[in-house]
Amino acid sequence: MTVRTLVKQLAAAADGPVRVSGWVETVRDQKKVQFVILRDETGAVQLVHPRTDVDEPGSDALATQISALSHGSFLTVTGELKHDERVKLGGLEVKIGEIEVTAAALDLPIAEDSSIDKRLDWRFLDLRRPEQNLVFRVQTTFLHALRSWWVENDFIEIHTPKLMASPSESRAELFEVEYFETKAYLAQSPQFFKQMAQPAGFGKVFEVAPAFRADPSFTSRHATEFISVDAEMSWVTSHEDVMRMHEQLLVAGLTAVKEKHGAEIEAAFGTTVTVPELPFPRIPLSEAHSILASRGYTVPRADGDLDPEGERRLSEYVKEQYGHEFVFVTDYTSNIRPFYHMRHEGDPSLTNSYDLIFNGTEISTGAQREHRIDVLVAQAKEKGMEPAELDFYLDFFRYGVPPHGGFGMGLSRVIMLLLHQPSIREVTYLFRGPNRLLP
Ligand code: AMO
Repeated sequence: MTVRTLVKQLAAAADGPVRVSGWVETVRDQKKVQFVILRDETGAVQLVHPRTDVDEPGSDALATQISALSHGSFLTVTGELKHDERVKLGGLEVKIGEIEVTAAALDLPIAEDSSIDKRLDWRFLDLRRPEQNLVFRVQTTFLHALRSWWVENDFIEIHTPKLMASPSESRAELFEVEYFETKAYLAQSPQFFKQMAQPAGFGKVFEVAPAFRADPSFTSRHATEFISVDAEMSWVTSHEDVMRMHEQLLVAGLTAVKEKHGAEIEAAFGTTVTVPELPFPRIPLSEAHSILASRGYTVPRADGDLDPEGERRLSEYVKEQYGHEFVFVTDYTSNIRPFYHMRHEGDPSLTNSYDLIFNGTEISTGAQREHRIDVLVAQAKEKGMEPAELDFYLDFFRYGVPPHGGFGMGLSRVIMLLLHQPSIREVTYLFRGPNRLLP
């Protein structure tokens, strides 16, 4: 078997024969010399061929072959490696001996300046860009660190079904699918089943999996399918316990990203990864409204929920006051929270819940759950829900459930805000939206 040399490995290789493969990024066809930039998933290298057909055009077969190379073709090149500090690209160069065109490419249908929609049509080509490759390496590192933190802290990984007999959140944003003789719904979140792990005696659980929302909006932060990062744990006494777990987890994730990719991220996106200080600032929703009002902004939503502009302005305030990119907005009013959120003892208009805002945008919702069956049923009825439809869920609370709480967090939103990208489309492997089911 011939093992190809990765571009990254060339830096450590000795001068001499090498065999390297990758995509043609550019061909510079000069009078006396030709340059090819070859890229693989680990980097780019300059290949060089001094032409021998200067006096007799067409007499140098290799030069003719290089001139005909199309952008994006996949080549295997054998040649001589030479380290040379004068070469801008990594201080090394490969003098071409022979080129095998492993897979020729047609003219590429997209360029750097193509619209996001066009790039998404050709996502596999768009993903070849080094910055895109970095996005998914960052995501891998981030998730790996989260998983390690959970495992070290005795969480159990679960996989809950995505086909459900009832809605998992509200009836809004629900995908209905035919299911043999009946109807099924795509899970909007693992909410009910991660809670089920509590009476099941699992203690602490996590899941990283797709969630589906039939949300017709075209904003930069919404997808119809997204990866939801969820955790749920027993024995919490308030949402404060959940926030404490959540912030430690994020510190673990961002520390790993900074250590492994901080310099690359800075070079590719011009942005610095900051490992947040503990604890993250906490601001009750009512106080958030006052802060915004004192800075000349009245949240326009009649229900009192923060709108995107309110989130952005609150984040700006937190950055000024605390130098922090994160803020927990806590104690949401019950009218804008689901029936399963626990309400304040003595003030049922407020919930033991929070939203986490990162660099101006909500990335997560968390809460302590209502575990008292009678209160839970009353809250479900109050929200216009039919307890009979929820019976399988209500059963979890009839056989000794520990007090518990957890959160759900959109993975793409975290990565988008971390890398200061304009849309989750840029950081989702294959985006799904109201008018996008392909590729
Ligand atoms: P919520 O509905 O707020 O809470 O969702 C949690 C987080 O999931 C992400 N998210 C989305 N990301 C992309 N596109 C969407 N359409 C979309 N919808 C939501 C956001 C959001 O903050 N069960 C609760 C969580 C819990 O209490 O544990 C829930 O799903 O980042």
